[in-house]
Amino acid sequence: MSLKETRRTDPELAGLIDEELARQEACVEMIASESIVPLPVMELSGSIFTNKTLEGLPGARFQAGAGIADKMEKLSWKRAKELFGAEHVNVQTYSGSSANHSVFAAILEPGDKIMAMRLDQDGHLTHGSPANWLSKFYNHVFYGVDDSGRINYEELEKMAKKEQPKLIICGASSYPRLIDYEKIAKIAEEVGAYSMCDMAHVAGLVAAKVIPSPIPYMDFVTSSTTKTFCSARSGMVFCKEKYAKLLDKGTFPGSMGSIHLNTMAAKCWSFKYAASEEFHNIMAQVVKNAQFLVAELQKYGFEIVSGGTDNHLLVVDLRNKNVNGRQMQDALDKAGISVNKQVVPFDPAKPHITSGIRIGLTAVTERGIKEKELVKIAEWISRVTDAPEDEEVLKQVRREAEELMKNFPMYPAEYFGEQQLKNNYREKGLS
Ligand code: DSN
Repeated sequence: MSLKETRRTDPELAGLIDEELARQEACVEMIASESIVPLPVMELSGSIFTNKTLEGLPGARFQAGAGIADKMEKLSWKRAKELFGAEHVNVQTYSGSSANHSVFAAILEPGDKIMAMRLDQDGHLTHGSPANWLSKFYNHVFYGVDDSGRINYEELEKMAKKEQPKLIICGASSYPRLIDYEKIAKIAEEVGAYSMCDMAHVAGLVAAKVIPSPIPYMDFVTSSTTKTFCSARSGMVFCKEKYAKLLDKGTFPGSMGSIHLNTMAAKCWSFKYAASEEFHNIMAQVVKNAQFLVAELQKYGFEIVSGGTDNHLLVVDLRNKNVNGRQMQDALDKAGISVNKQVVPFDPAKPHITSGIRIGLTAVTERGIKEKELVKIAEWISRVTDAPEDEEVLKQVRREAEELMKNFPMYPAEYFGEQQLKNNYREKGLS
């Protein structure tokens, strides 16, 4: 992206893009919901399809000039269904949240009961938080994890039988363990509820067949496409064929208007790429890296929620250290390591403080970070934990982190053009 025209017409804004590129390049990016999109995804997200307005499905559009977009949407269906082994897909949703809205619009009436993972044990806002507008229309009941940090399936089953929900949702934003989709789908069937998995965090791992898929078991599977799937800022929904018409209606006109064909094109590319050996190898390394980092952090006495991880993320419980989640997020940020504060199961701290941090391995793994570098990263995290307010320590870790990340560029230098490179930290340094 040369930003040639932006630079000519709006240097102030172009400067901010340069700064953000430099920040991302220099930083050890470990926010579990982030990834680095391959260059075609970036290109396609800003492609000529940005100009086209369309509503409806291929063959039943509300605007003219749809023929080529029809071909692209059908190609996306074919690739997505093959990749995930799904009976039906809708690739129009704007994001993971809008994918969830599509399903709710398809099958729920106001007053219906949804059963989902507790928000403070990291169910998603759109699964029933009182802070989200959806909670005005539906009733919510929540299941959670037990003392071991794993989903309490017994509680889940008892609650489902007692509450008789219309929909049971699984999937969360900081759950480091595999979910027993088959068990949850069976419970839903027993109580006459629909089952839905929001696989946003793990969609890339599922696509690469590194962890089990919810698609054979669940009635509906929703996802964003940014996180481990490493694609556009967008969404997707899968369902069993018997619900195809309901879902498509819940998507349009049920919950959204015109389609973002530009990000659909980017997803279309990713549905092909995610079937490649290259993507599989990255995703396999993501899990290996997460498990390796757990072991390294444990050497420094860090408590890891549930004792480990089966996926791309881990949650550190800081209660045995002299620091809370918010302080750690801020201190690590100053030290060039980007994570987010995180509630831990049964957290006594307030949600804006928290007792933990969440660490994700997708973005650093895409840049080529492996075990050798993770030894250093664990040591930096430990140094920052021991001295979160010592500016000298934070600066020193930042210098070491920037030095390391210079060896793992996000994108080939030539992609950004001369001017942007001149502004880039590779030339100037950030510290
Ligand atoms: N759910 C938020 C997260 O996991 O960071 C945003 O996707």
